[in-house]
Amino acid sequence: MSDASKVQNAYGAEQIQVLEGLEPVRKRPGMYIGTTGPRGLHHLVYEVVDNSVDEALAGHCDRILVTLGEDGSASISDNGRGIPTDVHPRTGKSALETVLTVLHAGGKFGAGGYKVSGGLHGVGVSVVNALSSELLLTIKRNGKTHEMAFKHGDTVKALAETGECGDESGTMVTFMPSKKTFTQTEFDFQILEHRLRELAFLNTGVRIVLTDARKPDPDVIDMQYEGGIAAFVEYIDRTKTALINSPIDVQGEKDGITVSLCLLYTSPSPRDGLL
Ligand code: 0RA
Repeated sequence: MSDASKVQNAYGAEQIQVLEGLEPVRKRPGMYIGTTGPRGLHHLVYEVVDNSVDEALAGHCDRILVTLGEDGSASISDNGRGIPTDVHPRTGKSALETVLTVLHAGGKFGAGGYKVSGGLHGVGVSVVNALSSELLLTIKRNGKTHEMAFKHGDTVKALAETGECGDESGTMVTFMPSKKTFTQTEFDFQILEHRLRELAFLNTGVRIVLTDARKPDPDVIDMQYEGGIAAFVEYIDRTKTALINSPIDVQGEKDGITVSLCLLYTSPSPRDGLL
């Protein structure tokens, strides 16, 4: 056999693997989260938070807690409806398991597009699951607490009822970013604070609390804004001198797409390099 045909044979059918479930995510994480550096690491938190924000946009949740644990985990909990735990007709699995283990299963199974975008392209919580050495889910729904646990995206504890929760409802996702994937697994409080504050401004009225429980005396930042993007613009420009009394606020809608625009004239600050 010539060397050339050896090379060709090396690409035969038996070498082509069918990638199933979350395997492609573990194999090529960059394709799903951009990078395996700090940006990708923080993206995991945003991915989970975005699901809670969607629940808030649907009008079912007004509080999202993000807590960095001493053990290196990140925990995101909301007081939404809780991911449904009953069996999904198309897959024969619980919606919860589908959301966590099927790529692009998303949250709401074919519901219409969301009207407000936080600017991230949601790849889904299943991607977070695939890239976490451990992930624990706690759901409060219909009076019961349910739990399920995963390692690197594989179920290690099947969905089970673990107690009563009265009339409380919500979803909590606690995950440990995998050291097999990420070049660095330590979360940066300031990076998270910056993005979560944007989300708090963009989602009027939703309370977002970021806690750094890695410290003996935890830092807690409690964010809730009523003023929408006008308040956001005022916040961004807080160190500058406004040249008009209040931001110019423009709202419009066409073909089901809503645009909110906000503009504030300010005197330049030394940082802009114009003085
Ligand atoms: C699927 C369906 C419903 C809610 C959710 C998913 C949901 C997902 C996440 C992820 C984080 N927090 C969440 N909260 C809810 C609708 C449930 C219903 O109709 O009761």
